Amino acid sequence: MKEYKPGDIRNFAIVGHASSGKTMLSEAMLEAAGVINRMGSIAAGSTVSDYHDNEQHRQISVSASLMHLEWLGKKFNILDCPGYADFISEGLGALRVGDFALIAIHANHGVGVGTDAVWKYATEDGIPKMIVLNAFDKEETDFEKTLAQIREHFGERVFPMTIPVNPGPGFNQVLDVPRNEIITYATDKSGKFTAAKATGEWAERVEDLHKQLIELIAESDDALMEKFFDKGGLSEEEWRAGIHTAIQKQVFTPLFVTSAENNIGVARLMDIIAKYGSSPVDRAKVKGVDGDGNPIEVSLDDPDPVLYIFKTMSEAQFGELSFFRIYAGAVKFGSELYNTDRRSTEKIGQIYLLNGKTRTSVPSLSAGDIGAVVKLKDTHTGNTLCSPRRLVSLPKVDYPKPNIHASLRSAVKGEEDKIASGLAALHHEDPTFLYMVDSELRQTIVSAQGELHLEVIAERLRKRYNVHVDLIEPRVRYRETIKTKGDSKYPPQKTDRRCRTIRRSLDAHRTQAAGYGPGVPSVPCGPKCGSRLRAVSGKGRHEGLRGRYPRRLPGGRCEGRFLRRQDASGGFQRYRLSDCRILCLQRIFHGGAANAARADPHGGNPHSGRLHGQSDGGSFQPAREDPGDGHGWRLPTHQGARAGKGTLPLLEHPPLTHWWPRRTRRRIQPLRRNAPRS
Ligand SMILES: Nc1nc2c(ncn2[C@@H]2O[C@H](COP(=O)(O)OP(=O)(O)OP(=O)(O)O)[C@@H](O)[C@H]2O)c(=O)[nH]1
Ligand SMILES: [Mg+2]
Repeated sequence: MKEYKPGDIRNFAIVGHASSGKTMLSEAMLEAAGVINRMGSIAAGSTVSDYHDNEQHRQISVSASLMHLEWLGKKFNILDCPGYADFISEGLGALRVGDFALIAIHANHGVGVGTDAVWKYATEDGIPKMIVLNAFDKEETDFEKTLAQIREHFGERVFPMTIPVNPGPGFNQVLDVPRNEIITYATDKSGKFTAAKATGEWAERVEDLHKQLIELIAESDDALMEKFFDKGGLSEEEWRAGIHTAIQKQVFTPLFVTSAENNIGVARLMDIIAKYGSSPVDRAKVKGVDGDGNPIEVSLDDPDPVLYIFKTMSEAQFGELSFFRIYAGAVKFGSELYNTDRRSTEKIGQIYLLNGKTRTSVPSLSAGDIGAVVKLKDTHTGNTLCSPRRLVSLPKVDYPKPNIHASLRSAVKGEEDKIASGLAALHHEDPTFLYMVDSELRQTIVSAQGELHLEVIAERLRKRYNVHVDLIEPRVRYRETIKTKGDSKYPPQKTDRRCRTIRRSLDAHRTQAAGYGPGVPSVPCGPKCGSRLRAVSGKGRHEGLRGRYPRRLPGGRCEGRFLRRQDASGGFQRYRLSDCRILCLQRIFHGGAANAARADPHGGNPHSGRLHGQSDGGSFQPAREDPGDGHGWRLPTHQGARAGKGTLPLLEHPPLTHWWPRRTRRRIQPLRRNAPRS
């Protein structure tokens, strides 16, 4: 394999709004360079870049693809990125390792939301941008109007390097400003072209534009500017020498017109990229931190290797494929590198150059290049691999937070483990996808960038891990709070022996979902409300409530109790009780014949269902702490147990406090056997 010096490598990401022709542009480049014999098409799902099933049947790009070719002695590493915002993580990773961004804009549609976004990301990454205005073979394109719109968005310094001569169906000629020529492309999609001097009206136009171009180039450098003023222009040699710097400094943003579908205008674009495009040498030093967290610089000519993993992908037959860019040193098959993020050593396996799914194995790659390696043990997107002699960690890409959530439902029992490992692998592959098991909702919540993203994730999970999952709407995590004070009644009722729960009615207390979900009306608690709460005696501390899901939150706030209330559909819902203050539950009860019979006059073990100091079922002890607010509540009485009186100071909106969470030994069972469990 040919070795390329860093100066001969062109790493770039093709980014832009959805369906602007990025994939076709990369296909046209591969065809022009002779990597493929015939251009594939999106409709037939035969492009090199979009080779995954989910890309072919949706006819959109879903993941970034790496391709390479040689043009004018330079190696192009092309990263074709998806345009849909749902898959933005792919574009962000590619922009991070690219030396410039090729931003595709559809000639009919102009600048889209996606165009603005990638422009912003490329600017944040500090890489130059080039614009490709694509699809001039379409009807009703208006070059001047679209150029004006682009300039409105990205500034007046967007400069057309080529102009469509015969836009519309049959488009095959462009005016080439640097060369003052009209380029005529072959209509066989080979990308071949012939050049002729511009004549007539086109000659005047190109001359004018050529002057403007030279002026822009002169602005990039003081010495050139002086020459420009001295001589009234620049020689071809001078302006050609300055064009690279001008693009690097973004004195102007070059714009090219193409029809990627027909491979028109692409070859000259590749010429400009090969001659004047950014190479790794233009960003020879990158910042990172060493093993102690001190800032350091990694230089292209450092001998110790530093690799940044910008993408990982699990492939059938191959296992995990990690895409990397080398920022220093060289990487060789069989070498050992240290993963500073995972603090583990990785042995480098087969190294590949990729063209979509076609892999070419190479023994090594040197600084500046991009490749992929298989089967790293514990290396994920965003990790840095380096020599154990010099530890380096490169800054990670700042991925956007997910903005859509769904609940993942397993359709087949027993697949939970497979689903869990699949979700973990997918998260490591795509950091913009997150998941969690919500113990409150008892649902697995998956979060992603958009609906399409969620669908693709679920599809990957099904296909790759062979599991049966559906996406459903997640439940809403409401909060209950107690809004008013009131007396409570304790209707005599049978108490489930297993629960030993005091059925305590909170129907006098109105509850309201607090702050979660819009417009949830106040719901009075039904008679069963609070049936999971019970009074216990703490050992010499407080008496408090015990429940099934106690959770103490930081800052002294305690949440985690559930009120049970019947919703409109008749089912029972339980939401955490929050924003209320429960000082202490003072009375101690047993709520049933069974408990009463087992009452322990000496009290002690709260887990037994008998409470400290309790002498018989249904009786009570006076409060240790009585807030004295006069709001007593009646004890449940049955089977001869005495009625008692306690105080349940459930106050309004309080800053809150403790309640002493203790785990019940057994899970409290639902009281109504037939009641659906939420
Ligand atoms: N007429 C015409 N159609 C084009 C051209 N380039 C792309 N298309 C069509 O536009 C559609 C989208 O093209 P893609 O190359 O997939 O666009 P993309 O930007 O890669 O799309 P995403 O990656 O999904 O964002 C396909 O149907 C292409 O055939 C072009 O130059 N002329
Ligand atoms: Mg695409």
